Amino acid sequence: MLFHLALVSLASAVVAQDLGVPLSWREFNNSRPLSERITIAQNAINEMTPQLDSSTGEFNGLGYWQSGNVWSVLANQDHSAGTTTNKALVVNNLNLVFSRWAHYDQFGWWAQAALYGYRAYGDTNLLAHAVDVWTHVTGYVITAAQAAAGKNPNKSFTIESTCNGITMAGGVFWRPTTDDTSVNSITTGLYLTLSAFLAEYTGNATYTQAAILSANWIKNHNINANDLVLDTVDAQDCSTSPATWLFTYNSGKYIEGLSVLAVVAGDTQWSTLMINILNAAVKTTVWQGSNGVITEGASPSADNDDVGFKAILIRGLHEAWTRNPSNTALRTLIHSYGDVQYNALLELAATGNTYSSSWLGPPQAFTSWGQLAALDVMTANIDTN
Ligand SMILES: *[C@@H]1O[C@H](CO)[C@@H](O)[C@H](O)[C@H]1NC(C)=O
Ligand SMILES: *[C@@H]1O[C@H](CO)[C@@H](O)[C@H](O)[C@H]1NC(C)=O
Ligand SMILES: CC(=O)N[C@H]1CO[C@H](CO)[C@@H](O)[C@@H]1O
Repeated sequence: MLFHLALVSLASAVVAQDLGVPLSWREFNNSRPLSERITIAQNAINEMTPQLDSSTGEFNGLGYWQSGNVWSVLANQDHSAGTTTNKALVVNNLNLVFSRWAHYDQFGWWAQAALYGYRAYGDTNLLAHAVDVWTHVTGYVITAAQAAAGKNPNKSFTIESTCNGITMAGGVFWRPTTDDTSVNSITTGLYLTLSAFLAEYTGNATYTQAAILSANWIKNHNINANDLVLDTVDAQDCSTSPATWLFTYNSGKYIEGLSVLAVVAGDTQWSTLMINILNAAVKTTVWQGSNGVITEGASPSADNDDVGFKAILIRGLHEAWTRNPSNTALRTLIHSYGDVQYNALLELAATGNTYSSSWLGPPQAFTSWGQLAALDVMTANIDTN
């Protein structure tokens, strides 16, 4: 018995994560009260909404997927603040966009916005949009049978049954084009997250199974030795994106999806994996210095995809915070990292209520992409501060 206990404690000592906050981080606390944090976040949103093109539901100066993320943060703002300030804008514009484009879009960003809208407002039309996109994207998921057969009905080439000896089942093709061979973490992570949320909202086990399959694909194929999520695997020949292709949003979206999956599947393996990746993501030197401030996607003069990535990490951390109320060390780490970004934006990158995409500054005049990148920090801090 004693021997057994000793073995158990040795094993847990080996796998236990040190979730300590690095003391080199810049200003990892913030004393602003809740009401002020809600106001700061809504004020930031109010600088963004004049950029809306009301004929398209998208925003001037942003890519279409970044525009979807503006709607996500507006819904999450109301959800966290307990308000309905943004409700009409969110519901009307998501309905507009889904009426303009059938099952908009194949990568899942707009469906994710619709699910946050459903969470905030209980609007069942938004849930239906998300289910529609989920059904469409499911045609691009490699099922176990398709992996075994080497064939996906929407793809024109033979797919590898396994890569490195492990089934390709659960991977999601990035682009719908019939000859595009890339399966990537963001598309798979989005599908995992959509599936996990749909499982939670509908209680339908089909979504839980889909979430587990895609969570396993990333776990088996696309995590590096430092617990960071990699980008792409080619389903035709198992070649991969360069090891240096490390972006906040790949880890961030996986953190979010696993946080929800752990709850809906009732399986702690997913929270254990999530915590490992989260701890790595907030401490890696790939996208932040020893002061902890994210440097990825700092682009004062022009928008690019990278600018929108870091918001996805912050949102994933917020979901992890929400889903793990009794893990004090994890919550302290998320709170501290969130405050590092919050204080940097407020002190180094702000012009009034607008923010530079360079979170270390200097401040500059409003840009749509700088504002987009900051919105999730402001809204997440309503809770995590
Ligand atoms: C952090 O906490 C210290 C000590 O309470 C306080 O003096 C400081 O103002 C806080 N920092 C911020 C940014 O609120
Ligand atoms: C569960 O969801 C799947 C996928 O959308 C659907 O085909 C199935 O009809 C649903 N089952 C029930 C009982 O609603
Ligand atoms: C967009 C598209 O063509 N999707 C198809 C993918 O394959 C499934 C299964 O054959 C079809 O039902 C979808 O229509």
